[in-house]
Amino acid sequence: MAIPCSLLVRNSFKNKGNGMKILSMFLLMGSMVIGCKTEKENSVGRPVKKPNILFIAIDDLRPEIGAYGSEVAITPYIDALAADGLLFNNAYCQEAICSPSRASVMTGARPETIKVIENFSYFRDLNPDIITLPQHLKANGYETVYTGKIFHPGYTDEELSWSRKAYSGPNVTPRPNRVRGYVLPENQEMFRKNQKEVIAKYGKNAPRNGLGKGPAYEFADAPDHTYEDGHNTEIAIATMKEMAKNDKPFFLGLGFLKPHLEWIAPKKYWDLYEDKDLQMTEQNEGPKNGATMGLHASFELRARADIPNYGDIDDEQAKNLKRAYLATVSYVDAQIGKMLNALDEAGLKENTVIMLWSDHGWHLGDMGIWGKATNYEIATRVPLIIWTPNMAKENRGKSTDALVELVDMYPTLCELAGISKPATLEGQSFTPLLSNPEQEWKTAVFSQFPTPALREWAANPLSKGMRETSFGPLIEEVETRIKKQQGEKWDRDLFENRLMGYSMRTKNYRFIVWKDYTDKNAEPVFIELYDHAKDPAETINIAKDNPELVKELLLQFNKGWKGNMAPKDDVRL
Ligand SMILES: [Ca+2]
Repeated sequence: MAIPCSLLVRNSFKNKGNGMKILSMFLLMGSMVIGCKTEKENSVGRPVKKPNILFIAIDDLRPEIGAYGSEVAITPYIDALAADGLLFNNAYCQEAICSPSRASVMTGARPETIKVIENFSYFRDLNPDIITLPQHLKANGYETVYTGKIFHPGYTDEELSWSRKAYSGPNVTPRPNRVRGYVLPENQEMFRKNQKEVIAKYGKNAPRNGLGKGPAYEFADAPDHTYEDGHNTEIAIATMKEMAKNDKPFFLGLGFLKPHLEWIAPKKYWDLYEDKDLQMTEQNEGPKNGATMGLHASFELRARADIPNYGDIDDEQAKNLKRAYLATVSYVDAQIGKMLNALDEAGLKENTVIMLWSDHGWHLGDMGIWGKATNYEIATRVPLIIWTPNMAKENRGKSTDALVELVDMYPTLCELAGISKPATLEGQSFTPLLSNPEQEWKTAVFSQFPTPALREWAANPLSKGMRETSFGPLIEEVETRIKKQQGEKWDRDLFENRLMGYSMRTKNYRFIVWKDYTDKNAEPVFIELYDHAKDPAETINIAKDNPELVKELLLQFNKGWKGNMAPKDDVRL
């Protein structure tokens, strides 16, 4: 079990006060930094070195951040970055799960183009010649390096994408003893016990299929570097300092593992929050008339040792989970502060582009489920912030409502680095938005996800025997609902293995088309339509009552991403 709540709340008020103090101090520092910008140095006509790129990836972070309007999340450093950069209000991932989202970001191509729609296919095996973002930068004179999670673990493209390894010398606190992230012996033991049990019960592949985890959260009274994100930040800073000594521009990927489960961070971040401040969702049900296959049974969370396999997550537990999620967000935020301060202190900020993003959102009980892996707003919308040294002063701190996609980051960074764009890119550079955040932009953006209800939580089809595991009753329950809704259209092979939900977001609508992805001419088996002007939480599918609008949106959908790009002209390209 994680630390009892009674022990954790003791110092929360005091620490929250400290959090606010940190925020004020940082904002003061931030304004000092803004005051001494060196933009004029870059405009006097002398040759400007290609910009460094600090690429900050945050795993599973929904836009519940101060900069995005949260009154609860304590994220002073991300907020300060947004206050001096450009924030994207409507940024979307291409698929709301780690590997497909990241493979798409890093190759600049969409999940189906690179054939990565679940967590078990390695993009490089399937696309031997595709050029990743760091690989392209490397070929154009950049030093490229990462620490933490940039690509999905195990699919890190070491040979082709990276020009060097991260720092490994004595200037970093030694890695403490962790077992699957946990440092508390009782949690390490719970993980070992749970894993042993599922292997005995379901065979050696059970852990690979998502079973047998430790507890959902841990907050030990320990310094930041005890856990992986703090440790990796130290490595990133040391790596940056090494690279500052040579002439090459660098691409430094700093990938945070939190707030991905398990929610593990030092206790002081848990203490920043008080239960009474937490805002829990009031949307405890899936959308009325929504796709029964569109919501899963929270498989990812339920695999944790301290979460019930079946049945409701009670209110107290739900609150603890939300608090744990937010605590890890604040932990990540504090590490980002360290990285940005170090960048500034090294004198590199004036020639560094900073891109901060998350690979997808997360349902914290929203629509009655916990986890990512859906086609809805809550899982597909992501935080995205860009800061460049040369941004127009009047646009600093602005946000844009333009629809953008994570796949757009690759071409954007090519433009900012002044290098060519590989022909395989399927995104569009959003650099024009840096000079005019209000301009007309894409008419739609696209995400996709194969049947969330009847896949494992890594999005691969159900493994043999999965129905006999503790997930069995959950699978049975969602399947019953699908059969009831779909009637004669029910076909186990289609729904388990070949059905894709293609989600299109326009300014006013979310439109989801469920169809067989192996057959380009397949008719949709189900359509969802949500009116964001009236129903931003996507509570009612209005497709059935609006046949004309569905027809119109289907035409727009069929034009695909190519037919919904921002207006092009010579200046923009
Ligand atoms: Ca993720």
